[in-house]
Amino acid sequence: MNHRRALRAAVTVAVTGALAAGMAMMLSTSASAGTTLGASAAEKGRYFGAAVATGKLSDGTYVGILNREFNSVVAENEMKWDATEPQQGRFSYTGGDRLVSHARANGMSVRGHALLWHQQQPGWAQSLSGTALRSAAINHVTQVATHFRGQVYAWDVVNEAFADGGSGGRRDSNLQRTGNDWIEAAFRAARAADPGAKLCYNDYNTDGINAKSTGIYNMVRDFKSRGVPIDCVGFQSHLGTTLAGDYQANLQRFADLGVDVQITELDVMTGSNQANIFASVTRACLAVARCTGITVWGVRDCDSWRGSDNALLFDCAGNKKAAYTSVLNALNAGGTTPPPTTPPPTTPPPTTPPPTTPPPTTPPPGPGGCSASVSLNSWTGGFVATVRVTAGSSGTNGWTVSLTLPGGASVTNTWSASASGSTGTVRFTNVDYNGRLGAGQGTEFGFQGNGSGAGMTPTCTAS
Ligand code: 9MR
Repeated sequence: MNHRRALRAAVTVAVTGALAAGMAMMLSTSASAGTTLGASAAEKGRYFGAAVATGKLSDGTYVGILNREFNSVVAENEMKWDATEPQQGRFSYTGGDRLVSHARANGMSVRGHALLWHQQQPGWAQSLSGTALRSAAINHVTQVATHFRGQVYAWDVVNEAFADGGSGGRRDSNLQRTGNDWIEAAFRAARAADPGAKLCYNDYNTDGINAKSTGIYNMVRDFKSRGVPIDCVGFQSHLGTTLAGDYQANLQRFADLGVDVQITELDVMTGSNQANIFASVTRACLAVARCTGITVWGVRDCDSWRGSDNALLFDCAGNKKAAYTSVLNALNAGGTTPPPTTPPPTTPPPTTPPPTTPPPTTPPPGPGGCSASVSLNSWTGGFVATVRVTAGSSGTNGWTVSLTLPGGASVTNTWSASASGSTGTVRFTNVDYNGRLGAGQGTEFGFQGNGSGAGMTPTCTAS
């Protein structure tokens, strides 16, 4: 990753921050409302978070600022793969648990970062490839998301999987070489492990409409259309001395796909434009109804991975910078923006009665049959099965796939199909959006199981 190159490549234009009218807001009753970043963001129904190095939780100045200003935290490093699974199958949650308990004690939400990433992999994972790596990765997602189940508001399930430059495609990595579907497999495993967490894709160099953000946009659109569980997209926003003019429009186009958006790692190059850029990003988030919060990537300038860029809101001594004041003002201004002065147009009552729905007709059964094949990602004690259903020459109106699980195995979770039974012979029937297949067309569903899924042979029946 070369963030420096990215920073230099950014384009200048201020983002305008028109507030989305009619946005649902959660009003905080905190006595300090409007005087700290967290309280002011809460007034707008949003969080304001910081990346935390747990080693600094013993630094009084650091913790004082953290607890006063922020109502969300993310581990800067402690929940990454190298930290949480230093040896294969041996998990270590010390740092992550410490942060979660600090958050709980101080009424903060937690973002989880990051389940899978090509960087900061433990050595043992770096040396794996193919099926062994895929299984290890899915097991990692399952184990870590299960450990933190119920404690994490949103997970960066996959981090930085798209290439920089103009291709709009995936970045090459050991994970990518396990097959293009590794990202959706990870999201499915995360959903199964912690159904309550919002599942995000997170990346950088996505601070406007460009080839990389469009590649991600196309992936999210595809995931939404196929029922792959994705809830949010994180825009890291490691910024230089300018901000893309379409920063807000880019957030909005993702929100329009039906996902939340979050600013996940905000920091901005020092200089005369720093405070303006911080404020513009804040206004952009407030203007997009589905932008649920902002996280800055550290507390004080000297805590930052960007060293001498002085890229954060507090100086090294812990004093508020001009950038801090501009963010707080932007948050507070959001709340005082008057409602539109022209009333919204009223919809006239219809002059003709609405058309009556014709009685439903039973579609003729599809005679052409269907076939099914299964692929497995397994680990010790569990597996994820992906089943491909392909229609025969006449297409289908619906389908049922039966397969017999080996003794001791059971289905724990199913997506894109409804299952009857969980052990022995299990029947999976289409859900409403994937039953009708044209001749030769295919669709996929999946399930997670305990035990071994080896040797399952699916049979498909079309209706
Ligand atoms: O801030 C993190 C730094 O302490 C680590 O050394 C570094 C290792 O790659 O990761 C930094 O955080 C990165 C984040 O996890 C993902 N997006 C880019 C961040 C800055 O490099």
